[in-house]
Amino acid sequence: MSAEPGPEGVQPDWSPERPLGPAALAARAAYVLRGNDLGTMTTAAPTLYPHMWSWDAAFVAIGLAAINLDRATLELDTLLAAQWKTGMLPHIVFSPDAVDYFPGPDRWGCLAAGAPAPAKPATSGICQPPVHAIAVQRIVEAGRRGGRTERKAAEAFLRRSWKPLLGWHRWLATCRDPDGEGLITVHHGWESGMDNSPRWDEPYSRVRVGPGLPPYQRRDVSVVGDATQRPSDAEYDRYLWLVEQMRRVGYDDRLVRERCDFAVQDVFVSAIMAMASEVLAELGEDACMPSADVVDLLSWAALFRAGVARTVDASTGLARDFDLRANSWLPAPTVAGFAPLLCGGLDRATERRMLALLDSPAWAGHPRLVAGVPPSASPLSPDLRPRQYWRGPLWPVVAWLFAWSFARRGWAHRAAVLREEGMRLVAGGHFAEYYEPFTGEPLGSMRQSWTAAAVLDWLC
Ligand code: 9WN
Repeated sequence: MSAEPGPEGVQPDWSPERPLGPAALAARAAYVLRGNDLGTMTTAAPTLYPHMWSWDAAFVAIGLAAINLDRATLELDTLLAAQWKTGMLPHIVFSPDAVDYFPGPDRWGCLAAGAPAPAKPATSGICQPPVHAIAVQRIVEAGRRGGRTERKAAEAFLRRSWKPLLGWHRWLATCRDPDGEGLITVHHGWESGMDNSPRWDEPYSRVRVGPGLPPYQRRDVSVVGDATQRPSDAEYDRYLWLVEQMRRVGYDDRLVRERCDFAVQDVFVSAIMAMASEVLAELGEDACMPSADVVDLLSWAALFRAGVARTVDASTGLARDFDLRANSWLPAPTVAGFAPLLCGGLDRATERRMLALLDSPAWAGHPRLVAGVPPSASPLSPDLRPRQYWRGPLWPVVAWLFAWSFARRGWAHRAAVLREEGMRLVAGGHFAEYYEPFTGEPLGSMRQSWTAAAVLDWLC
């Protein structure tokens, strides 16, 4: 499918630009977030993703915390207000005012299917990685740096968001890891946040699109203007088929677990669960929240850290996902293989080996990369697709996540290098969704909120 470059499509005459200075870059980043602000939610990108996405909202709040604490808390309040009765935070919160997106509220059909979703706002029926506690921590830290009023506002926010956040983590720990294996199961590539990553090729190859898939028209390719940057139509059929399967069982957690064609223990989401649970426990302890809650969070942090560590493949040195439907490991080498570096838990020798691998020419140390950040797939992989989404491009927000967790783990130098390299990607002021790894060409959406937010956090 070919289409005219949309408003967010990359310009055909793109060439590397002169880097902007930090003040100009921060001002532009703030301007992007302001432009994407719908009032109580920020679109993930103005045209390609014109609603609120769950993990994007957390990163947006991280960026906003640096410049406007009230707006940062409002962003998360909006997301938390869309929480399902089960505790799940939905991956999309639809704005009634936004322009079209597919699949929109009707296609998800959550309420009509009897899902335990709120009456309002409309949401999707799946979740995304639980990075939200990191945003809460950033808000609390920003509050402490501010005056008395800001500190009180941040503390009040922590108190009112405590129960919903705890409910969210509890839902993940119970519904998505019912046997306590320390690994979160995802039932859709979208739940991983890395939609078309090579991680999911095998499990998707086993998804057979049924005859009852209602017809649909994609919108993403016409917005981006270059279909090769996006997943294929065949991939989209499978994405939509999984939505259909879940809709048909009313998004019931148990039935989804039993019947959905896609069930994979996701090592990256599990690592995020481990570190976010620990962050939340620390915040709760500081704020004298119920000790039973803190104990639960600490136990999840330990459980998932251990679960992630157990997935490491001694032959490749990388962590792996596990396909519950095929009962097999998924060895595709992607950035998710470095998940244990986010949450810790490896023995010293394995961790050193993994860090060396990350620095090697097979990954962030590849001599032709425009920036030394973890690429979504290995630059040496024969399947590398340097312009396609999660199959090779560099993602500033992923660099931010690694930099943040490395700083937390006490690796200050590594964190500083990642920040510097991540900034190299965005220096032209495009705030693209992702970047071509060898040329630095900005790809996907050009006004991606979480990219602007990461830059604001780095600069302010
Ligand atoms: C589907 C919003 C989201 C991100 C995901 C990214 C992409 C959506 C899409 O955009 O996914 O959820 O339509 O491609 O893969 O990580 O949250 O930025």
